[in-house]
Amino acid sequence: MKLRWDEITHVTKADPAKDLPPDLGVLDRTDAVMVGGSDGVTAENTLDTIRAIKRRFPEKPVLQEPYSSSHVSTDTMEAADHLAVPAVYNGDREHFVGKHVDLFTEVGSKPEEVLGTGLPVLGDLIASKGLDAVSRMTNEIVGEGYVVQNPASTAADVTGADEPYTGEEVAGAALATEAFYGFPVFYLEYSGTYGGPDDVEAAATHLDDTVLLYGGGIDGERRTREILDAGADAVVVGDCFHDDPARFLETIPS
Ligand code: 1GP
Repeated sequence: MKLRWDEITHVTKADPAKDLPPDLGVLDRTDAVMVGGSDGVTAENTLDTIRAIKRRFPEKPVLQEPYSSSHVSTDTMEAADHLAVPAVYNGDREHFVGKHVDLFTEVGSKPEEVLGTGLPVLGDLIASKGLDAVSRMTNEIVGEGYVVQNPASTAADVTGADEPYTGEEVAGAALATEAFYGFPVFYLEYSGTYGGPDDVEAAATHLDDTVLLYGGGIDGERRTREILDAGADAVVVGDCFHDDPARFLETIPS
């Protein structure tokens, strides 16, 4: 499934470690779902979440967003449409380079080199499906240039993002995403708190082809509108989806 970012203004972030709302019908008008969290995530609970969403909405794009390759299994790869992989600019080295090289070391290894090495999960995929699996994996990966702007969040804790970027640095990270790293997505992550439009405006100045996602504290139409008007392509809504489904519906642009 090819992602049509030009048709996506609202993304729901479903945390596999949390309960889903009793009625998944609230997802009807969201444009895509990301499945991932920062605490208590496993390949098993990720798979359950992806499958529950796909059962109800087979045509809705679902991206798995892991923070460790241990969350990715042959089954999650089969169930999700894409693998969104964050590269955190203001985090520690593991979350910009280390984990990604580990991931692609697995993806790029020949089956006979992977078998029996104890490398988890992805080796099995390649061993069972051959080198087609490598090209499939690489086609389905969506790299995300990430800035974590709420140092009190679990996301910041996990990724070592202790220092939020200044507006100038946010603009620089956006420019680097588009002009240097070439990730298709730049993600401003305020997880759990509302960051307002300033960083969005700073980032949007430098982005033509790169999709600008904003997540954090979106709890109604006013904030969705403010962030989209500031230049984001889409808002990402997490907490509200799990905590207050009625309010969540109000975050979806009409
Ligand atoms: C978290 O960006 C998302 O990864 C959404 O943030 O949970 O604050 O909505 P909230």
